[in-house]
Amino acid sequence: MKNILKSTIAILSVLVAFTSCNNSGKSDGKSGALASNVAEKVYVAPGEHDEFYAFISGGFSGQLAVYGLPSGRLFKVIPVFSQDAEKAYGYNEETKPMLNTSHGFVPWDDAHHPDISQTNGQLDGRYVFINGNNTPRIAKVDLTTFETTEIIEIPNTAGNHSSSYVTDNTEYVVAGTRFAIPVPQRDMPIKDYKGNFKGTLSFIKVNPADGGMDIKFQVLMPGFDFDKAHPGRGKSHGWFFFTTYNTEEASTLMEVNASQNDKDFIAAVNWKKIEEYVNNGGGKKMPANYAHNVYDEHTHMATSTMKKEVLMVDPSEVPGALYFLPTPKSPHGCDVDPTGEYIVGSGKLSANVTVHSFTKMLDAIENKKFAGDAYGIPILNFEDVLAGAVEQPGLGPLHTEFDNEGNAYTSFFISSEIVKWKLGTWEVLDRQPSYYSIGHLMIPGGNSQKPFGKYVVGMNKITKDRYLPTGPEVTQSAQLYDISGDKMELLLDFPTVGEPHYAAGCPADLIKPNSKKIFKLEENQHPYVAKSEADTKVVRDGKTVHIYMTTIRSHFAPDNIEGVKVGDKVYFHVTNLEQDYDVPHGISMIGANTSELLIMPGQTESFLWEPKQVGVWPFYCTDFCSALHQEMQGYVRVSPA
Ligand code: CUK
Ligand code: CUA
Repeated sequence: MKNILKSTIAILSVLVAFTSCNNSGKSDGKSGALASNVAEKVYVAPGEHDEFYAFISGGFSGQLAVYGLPSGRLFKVIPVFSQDAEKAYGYNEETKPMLNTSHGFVPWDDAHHPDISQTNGQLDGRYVFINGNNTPRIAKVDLTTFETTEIIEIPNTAGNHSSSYVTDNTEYVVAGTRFAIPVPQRDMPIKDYKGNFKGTLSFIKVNPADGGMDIKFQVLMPGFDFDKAHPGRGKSHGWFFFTTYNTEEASTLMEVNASQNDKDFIAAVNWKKIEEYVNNGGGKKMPANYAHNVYDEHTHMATSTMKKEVLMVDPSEVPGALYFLPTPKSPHGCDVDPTGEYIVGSGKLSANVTVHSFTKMLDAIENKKFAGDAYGIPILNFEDVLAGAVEQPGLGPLHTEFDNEGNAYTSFFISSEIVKWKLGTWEVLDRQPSYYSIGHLMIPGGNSQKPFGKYVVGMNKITKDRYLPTGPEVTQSAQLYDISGDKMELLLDFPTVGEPHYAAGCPADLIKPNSKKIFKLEENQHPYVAKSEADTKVVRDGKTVHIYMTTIRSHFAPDNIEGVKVGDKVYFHVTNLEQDYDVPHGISMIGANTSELLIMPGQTESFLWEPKQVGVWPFYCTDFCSALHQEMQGYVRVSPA
């Protein structure tokens, strides 16, 4: 979002001033009259379950939060790119390697776009993929455990923004660069950007059996900024579409430099063609350093591997691999409708929403009707590929989602509203205000071939007067609208964790039956597991001490430990022997420079304690687990070195 703000604020300052005044004009904090049955529509009675899961990214919090729809209740914050002391993610020895990169341990990122895995163009509820923008990474969350189980760093890229979207059968998760950079990285003058800086699009192969990720190839692009992306669906399966801005290739995006071109491009990439080229030995291996981190459910440990090279494809050497579709005014969103025919490009500085036709694009390609080329890549004629445009729908169009009845829903940041319009006739059917300044919006399945068009969630950039004030920072917020009727109806505001950047929604029935209840103790292959109290022990190896510990209601074993010295490195390896659903135990150690552990039934977790002071120091269980929770405690005696 910040990129949008930067490049638009100056130009649209007049409009912004107009709308912010419009927004803040509501002094009573109410959204106007709501129908009296609205509460019923979001009410999920105590003990009842929601109909949908919503996975809403946390933006700069680096996390992914799980909500229920229609209630808007928060169920879990899944740590992905940021350390989380509550769950010990990034603190315990098992998950620290997940945050490893070629730049070292990077315990934060900017999480933008979650996307749920698909089979035959429909949600399958197996995984959520999500991008880290800052230190370019793609993560995978396993929806049986709701845990981050894989993170792959993306080399030759910066500001991993047009990511992370899956193809119809999750053949690929695709990531695109935001910033053009020297590829490979080197010391060079910034003013020599044009022609020298490059973008890359990364195609990450997903193993259908276990979801394992691997960068199959990267496509070397001109030095444009790539903003958003969407895979082709159905008839356009095999293609991928990316919006670009800064096709001027300016090294500074002060508006005088950046929005000279009346039209930037949507890049249409025929990935099937490139895949074929690569499978026949095409592409060049180039050196690249990037981390690939995998969490193993049986050892309960992550390992980080550094990769050394990547396969780079120059698309100008692959005929038919890449075309540019001129699209007005710095297109931001790039969305393909469920039939795969329409490619919606929202020029964020444009007064209308441009829609391209996939069929017309193929015709123009077949008839070789080109307007020219850029770095050897054919540019199509705007008029030849245009399906239509939604005229004057609002100000500052960003993103579009679809229902299952041929309607599109576009968010308008500046005029702060959602506009519903008809695919094919381009007529505006309805508009509802957002409170305030909506970025993305989400319909469960709304970027698949089979949307569940019952609700749309708007994710807002500004909250202002909608909640009780909490100092200078107001909660970030999403809004739920009922879209089952002709007119959209605002049902609910709900607070979110971090910036609610984008979301993926899924019917609960696709996920719930596969949710894991416990880890089987007999399958635990952690190298420091103790599967019974008889296996517990304290092992010294030089100045390192390993404590093999177990926990079960309501004690630790061992609970009194002696023989530790100041200056030792003491590892607590704690196995939770419970085999009942929802009985985790915790452990914390006085003075430990780490987080607590929160250990699920059948799991082993470890933390490091480096005692600095002589004494007898207590530890205790941090999760209220039984009537004798308060009795779950122990001591470590620390003697002089
Ligand atoms: S981008 Cu900011 S609202 Cu990161 Cu998905 Cu369009
Ligand atoms: Cu175990 Cu509290």
